[in-house]
Amino acid sequence: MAQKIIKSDCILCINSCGIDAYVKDGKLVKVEGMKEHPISEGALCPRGEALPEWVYSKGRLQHPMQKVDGKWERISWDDALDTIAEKLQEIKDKYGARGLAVYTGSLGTENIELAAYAQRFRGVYGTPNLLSVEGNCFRSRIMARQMTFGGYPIEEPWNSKCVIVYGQNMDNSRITVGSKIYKAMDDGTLEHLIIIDPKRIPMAEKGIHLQLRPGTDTALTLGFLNVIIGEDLYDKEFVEKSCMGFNRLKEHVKQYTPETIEEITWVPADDIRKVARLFAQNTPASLVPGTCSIDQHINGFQGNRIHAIMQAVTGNINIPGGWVSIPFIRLGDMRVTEISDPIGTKEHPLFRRFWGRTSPYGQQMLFADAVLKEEPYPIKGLICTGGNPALTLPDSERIKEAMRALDFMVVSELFMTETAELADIVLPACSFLEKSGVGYVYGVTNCIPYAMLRKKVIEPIGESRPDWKIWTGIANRMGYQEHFPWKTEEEVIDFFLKPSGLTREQLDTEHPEGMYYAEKQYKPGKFYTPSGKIELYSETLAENGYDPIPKHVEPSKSPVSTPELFKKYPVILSTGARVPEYTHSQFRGVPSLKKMAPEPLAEIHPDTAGKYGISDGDMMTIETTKGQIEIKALTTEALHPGIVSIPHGWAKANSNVLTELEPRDPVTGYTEMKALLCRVAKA
Ligand SMILES: Nc1nc2c(c(=O)[nH]1)N[C@H]1C(S)=C(S)[C@@H](COP(=O)(O)OP(=O)(O)OC[C@H]3O[C@@H](n4cnc5c(=O)[nH]c(N)nc54)[C@H](O)[C@@H]3O)O[C@H]1N2
Ligand SMILES: Nc1nc2c(c(=O)[nH]1)N[C@H]1C(S)=C(S)[C@@H](COP(=O)(O)OP(=O)(O)OC[C@H]3O[C@@H](n4cnc5c(=O)[nH]c(N)nc54)[C@H](O)[C@@H]3O)O[C@H]1N2
Ligand code: SF4
Ligand SMILES: [Mo]
Repeated sequence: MAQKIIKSDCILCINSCGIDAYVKDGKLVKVEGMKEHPISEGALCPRGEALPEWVYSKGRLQHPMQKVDGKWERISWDDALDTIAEKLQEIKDKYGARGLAVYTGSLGTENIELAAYAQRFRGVYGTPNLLSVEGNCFRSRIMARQMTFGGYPIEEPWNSKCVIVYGQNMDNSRITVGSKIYKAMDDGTLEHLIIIDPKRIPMAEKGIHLQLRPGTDTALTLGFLNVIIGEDLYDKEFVEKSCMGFNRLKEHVKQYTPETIEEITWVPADDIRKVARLFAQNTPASLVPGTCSIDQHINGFQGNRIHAIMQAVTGNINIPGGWVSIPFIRLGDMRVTEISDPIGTKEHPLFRRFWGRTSPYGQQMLFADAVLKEEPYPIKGLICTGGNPALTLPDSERIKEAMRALDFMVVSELFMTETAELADIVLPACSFLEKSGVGYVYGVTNCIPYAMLRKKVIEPIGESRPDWKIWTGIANRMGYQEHFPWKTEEEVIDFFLKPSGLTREQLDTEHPEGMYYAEKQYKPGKFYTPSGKIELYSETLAENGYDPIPKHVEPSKSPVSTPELFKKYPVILSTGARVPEYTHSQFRGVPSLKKMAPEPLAEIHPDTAGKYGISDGDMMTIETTKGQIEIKALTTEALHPGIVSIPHGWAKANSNVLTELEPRDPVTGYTEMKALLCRVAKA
């Protein structure tokens, strides 16, 4: 049979690259980057290239399994779904619907359908407790921008003259935007690039590098604003017309002189002045914050907010190369009813709702307490889909303890992950290559209003099923057919596409490469905040007891906030810097990737390593107040001395043995994963 090329998109990280999938005799033989795709423009990372290896991995789950006396036994789909329906009903009868939690991992963010089915199921079942990676990633930025602008404008740095990147190593984590930045520098559009990162990442070679102390980004930006406002470099006309609270901001930032900020951040005062002036004097300009490296701090929400404020006072809103509000695609709505408030609402009310806008999620950091301490009430069941929280949530040991204590746990997965191992029933899900769906996340993460049909490339492996079918199977057995009426994949896609104005036929045959669903417009626009203006000062935050204008807050453990502890744990620890070979805990079983990156490596400056008798390639221990791991040292002069940086997602040398579950950011409840304290030694 001849070879076919099927156009689709990869959802194994937020980049959502377009792919050309080569299929021969029903088998995926090769994947290439799709040149006509406006997001990735033909780029593909090593994981994308390894998709054929990944999809046919030896470890793929082939059929449903049930744990009997601690051992896995193969069961039929009917038996699995019957048992699940029965157990879920038992939980509901005994503890009420809220006794069940539904968790969607990163695949639920990248793959809208997956989170959408989970949302519908929880609605019909009646539990408020939908939990997601958004409890520690990305929603902080959405909230901060919404609270400032009343909407969610997004950066498009490839059209900017000046760009400041905060804590994002795009060569590893965001190739789609990274390659556009390099191109804009080459063609002269982008004249000034500033990288703010404790590590001299490759992109820093192209511009100015500010090597700050982890956890002090908000202070640094307050320092920029001190200069921009103090030297009258802000956009007066824009501020007057569109912003409220400027005078209070002006007073507030006076205290953050470059000299004060140098002491907090390690960044020289003259560099702070220089970068502030460059940003204000080179319009259009854009701040580009890291995806989670800014969020996962005690002050993460305020860090996201101060970026919005700096973007606004320099007038870089809704102009090409600034932050731009784009129309989001409207897709079929999976909500079914108003649902009561999930765990975490009392502690972090704005994370759940403000101005009548409600987020679907509870705060996952409180899940273990609900299970183990029955606070605020018992959670006894868990459905986990598209994530591996036993490894990726902070304080893995406590998360696993909570999972073991559940009455019943189901995991839908491609592989027997650390999380799946703890389940009572594991359901084999098929990968995105084995089912069709709607590719759409480009707008939200890439500022490009584009959509395509994510086409089925091969038949499902073994007995694996697409997620929609798995949810429908459980729902139908519980009497929820009315809300899960779909019989085929086509019906599901039609449901999603209906409000969008696009049709399946259009995306399938006319535009298999995808199409723009709307035009990007650079209009001054309306700001849907209570004041109708951009809120530099937020009454909403003030009313809820938070800082209406961001201030510098030290990490909960740091040389400054806990000097005594710092004597015992004298090295700053950052976790989770991305590597090109892996997404979170995935792909560890793919031979070609394993060959490229066989083991986790702790990056550390040679002087810092030397101080503790550690040489490059030595096994070393890293210990926090929470736990200890052993990991191989990779010495590098690129990282600022006094810091150690480790990856996440590894079962051996699991970084989440070292992290804490305590919600730290008062607004969002996010925990700290980037600026911790540890001690290191030769193992
Ligand atoms: N210490 C530390 N921990 C971190 C971070 C950090 O920086 N430091 N980062 C955090 C962040 S930002 C995030 S987003 C989380 C991510 O955490 P997770 O979402 O738990 O990460 P993954 O390992 O990507 O898990 C996705 C799982 O979905 C499965 N899967 C793939 N495709 C499908 C499908 O189509 N259907 C189903 N049902 N399953 C599928 C994969 O096999 C995989 O096991 O990790 C967080 N954890
Ligand atoms: N290859 C790959 N790509 C991914 C993922 C993946 O797992 N693998 N995951 C996706 C997901 S869900 C997410 S959330 C994103 C994460 O993406 P980002 O949060 O943008 O993280 P990275 O690009 O890894 O960049 C982290 C950088 O931040 C620096 N850093 C550490 N602490 C601080 C700090 O306090 N301040 C500043 N300014 N810098 C700091 C580190 O030195 C490192 O260079 O990546 C996405 N893309
Ligand atoms: S960067 Fe790699 S894993 Fe992420 S979407 Fe693109 S090809 Fe897939
Ligand atoms: Mo993330």
